[in-house]
Amino acid sequence: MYLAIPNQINDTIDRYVEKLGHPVPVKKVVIESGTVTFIGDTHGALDVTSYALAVSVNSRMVCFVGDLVDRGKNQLLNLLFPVECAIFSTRIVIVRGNHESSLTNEYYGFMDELKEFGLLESVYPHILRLYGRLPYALFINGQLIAVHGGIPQGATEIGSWEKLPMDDLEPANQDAFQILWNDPREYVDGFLPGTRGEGTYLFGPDAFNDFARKNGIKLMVRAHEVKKNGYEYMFGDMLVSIFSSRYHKGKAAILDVQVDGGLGKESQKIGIVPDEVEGSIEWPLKRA
Ligand SMILES: [Mn+2]
Repeated sequence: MYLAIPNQINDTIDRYVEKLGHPVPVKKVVIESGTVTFIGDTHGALDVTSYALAVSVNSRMVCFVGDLVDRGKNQLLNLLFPVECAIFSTRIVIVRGNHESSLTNEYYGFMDELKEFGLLESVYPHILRLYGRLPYALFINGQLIAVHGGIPQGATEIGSWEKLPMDDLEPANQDAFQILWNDPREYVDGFLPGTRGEGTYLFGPDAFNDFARKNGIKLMVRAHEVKKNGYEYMFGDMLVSIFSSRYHKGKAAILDVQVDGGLGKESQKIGIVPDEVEGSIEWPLKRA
């Protein structure tokens, strides 16, 4: 069984770690034209990941905005599939989420899944190394930024994000931690302590607008929160949340952004993952 060959899994993970090379906290790219597809939390929904990759073959870039593991049915494969794609194609980018951390994997299922497959001791250390190499943000054309959670209270300039330590496994750095964990709220003035535990914050429209203006940002794409329709626009449509897992009873959505189209709502398209996709890929497969 493929999953029972830890060395092959580790080779795959290590190859991507190697490809990430000198890891950068903010992955900056320039894309003159075309579509960038964003996929929010998938949490082991390999069917959604497969669908999203299949429908975005013509996108110039496909960005997974974190949280590929924990909770769902196919967590390891749901991580390995995009990783394998990213090894062979620079089109695929994986941004770190708060579940790309041992802090959550212990409690939300990923360590249990690896234990079940007898892979915890052999494979997990390699996965942890990968987590530490994933960027905290994808920054396109200096205008469009994708992060898992949101903006941190202590670092309001992208320049300071670029100095965030990499290979920070938990992460212990509080600004990095907040980029992965924070949530936007229309009613918040500045920042308020969040409900997700110590060190997490809610950020309001004024804090966001200040950040956007200072850094020339026209659109922030983030994930991290369940949305009934799979997405939600906030802050005068300058921030959009995208959520791509159905394990939380909402719809799974993906987002296409036409990068040469001004980045307003008119250059964006939400796609809803069809319900039929659910359960189309199960592991282990049962033979007929
Ligand atoms: Mn999350």
